[in-house]
Amino acid sequence: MEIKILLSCIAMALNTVLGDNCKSPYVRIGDGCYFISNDMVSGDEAFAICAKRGAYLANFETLEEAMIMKAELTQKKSGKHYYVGGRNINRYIPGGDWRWIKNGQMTKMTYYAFGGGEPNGSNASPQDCMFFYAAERYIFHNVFCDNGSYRGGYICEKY
Ligand SMILES: [Ca+2]
Repeated sequence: MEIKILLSCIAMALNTVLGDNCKSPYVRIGDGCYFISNDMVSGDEAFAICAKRGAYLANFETLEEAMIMKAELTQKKSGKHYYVGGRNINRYIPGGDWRWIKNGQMTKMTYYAFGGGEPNGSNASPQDCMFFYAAERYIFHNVFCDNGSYRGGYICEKY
């Protein structure tokens, strides 16, 4: 954790020296650098698209980050659900074991902003991906990653 804090301090210092490298189509929203796509894809596709671009599905490690993004999406009024970088890594635990996935690192979720009855996946009915869910004013819903019926927009993030 200390190394992560150190690295983010170095990243911030570099930004100060070199200028903000958050360039179009990415936009700075709060402290994050995000690309919000309205293309409709599955959770696994969204994960791969961000990774191939050298980014990752948005990590909201703090509730502040989620609320800042909620305000942004509410203003955009797209009505779409967006895939973000929360992922269940253990279907055998009731409710799952949820992590924020970023460049191969996993950060345990420290707050749960899931909607009522969520997360409701199981080993028999795995819902390991996470929507930032418009229909309930942007809370978290777990959904199937690749069964074809849960397509949504997605939010990539990068440093
Ligand atoms: Ca669900």
